[in-house]
Amino acid sequence: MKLDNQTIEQHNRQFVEKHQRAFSYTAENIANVEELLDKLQQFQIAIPSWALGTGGTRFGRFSGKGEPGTLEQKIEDVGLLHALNRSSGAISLHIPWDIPDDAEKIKELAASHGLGFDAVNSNTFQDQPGQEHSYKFGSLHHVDPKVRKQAVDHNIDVIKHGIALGSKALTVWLADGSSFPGQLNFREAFQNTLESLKEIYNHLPDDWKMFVEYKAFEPNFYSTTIADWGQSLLLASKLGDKAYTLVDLGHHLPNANIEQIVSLLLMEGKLGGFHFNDSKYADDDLTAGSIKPYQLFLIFSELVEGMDVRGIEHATGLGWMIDASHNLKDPLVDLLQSVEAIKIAYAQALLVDRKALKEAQQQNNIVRAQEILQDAFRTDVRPLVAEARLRQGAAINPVALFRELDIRNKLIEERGSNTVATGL
Ligand SMILES: [Mn+2]
Repeated sequence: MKLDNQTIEQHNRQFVEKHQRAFSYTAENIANVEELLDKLQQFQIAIPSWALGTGGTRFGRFSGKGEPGTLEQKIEDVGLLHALNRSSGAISLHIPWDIPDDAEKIKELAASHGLGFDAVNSNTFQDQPGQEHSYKFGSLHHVDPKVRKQAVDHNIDVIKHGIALGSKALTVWLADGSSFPGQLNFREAFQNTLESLKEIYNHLPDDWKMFVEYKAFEPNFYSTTIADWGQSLLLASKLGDKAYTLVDLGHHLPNANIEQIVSLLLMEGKLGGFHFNDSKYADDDLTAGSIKPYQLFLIFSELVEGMDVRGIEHATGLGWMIDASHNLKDPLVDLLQSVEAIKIAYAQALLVDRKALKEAQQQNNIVRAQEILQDAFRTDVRPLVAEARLRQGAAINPVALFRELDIRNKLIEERGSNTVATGL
């Protein structure tokens, strides 16, 4: 299913007058509104191939209908999202769930939807059919060199698939860890991981990045071998200039100050990428901005400040991706909501009066500092985000158009009720 421009224009005509009034009201108080709109238009958030199907829980999976059953259909789904919001211009593939039979054909299909390929993701957290050695006790950190070699070879294979598709980054997330005290020698596990990552790093093309993702818990519950940003930064620093830390919002211990982590990683030039989601308790993988929108804003505020200080291009300097998986909402609607929430937080962060904030900090004027941040956060920037979309030929209200066109039922007609997307 492909949306044409006429359908979108027709939808926009219903909303455009109301939108113009709201936009004029918001825009008149913003000095650099054109610059801000340009930045919003450029900012793209990659969609992971595993978020297009209904996610499971530890206890069950309640499949939706009309899920994309093939890589081609996954690309079509991201194409639909991108047509609706013009902000989801890339797909991030997971290997081996999404190995293309014909990389050139897949590239052409993606290009026909205006999509590129974001980071490729390896998987050594589960065994694949016919695999010689098991990852039950870990992969890159494993005590057995044969298991480590198998996991290294898999990552090298993932890089090759990525090269064929035009990706520029490899994301490594490991489930490696221990669930009981005494199970692991922490130092040896870390050193094995480092040696394995070095071998993978040696196969990275010059213009590629390696993202080392950390997670404090799950599926192992006593220790994880790359548990936090310190351990990831240590590995990335030892590996070299092409290795970076990747921050996934759901991978921290409760109440961690993620905005401070982001700030310091940017200071060190080692923040590579970002996985957006939201959570109440742990790695809940809920819609971005659905639980803690103020935290998302504070994180973006540090991102914008830190990128500006280092002269990093907002849209392209870091890898921006959603990493969430839903078991209740329609995955496509959920992704539209996540992208919208991310762009709202970004727009609010762009509104922060940096000069005034700096002055307030120098004077220890904490009341003023809070006012400045909250002024930006409490500005209704939705008309700005909608205006950016309108200028790009996207829908003023993507979720409304999704509903209006009855897109899910059309996908069910096309694909049937029983298709199941590969993934979690
Ligand atoms: Mn992640």
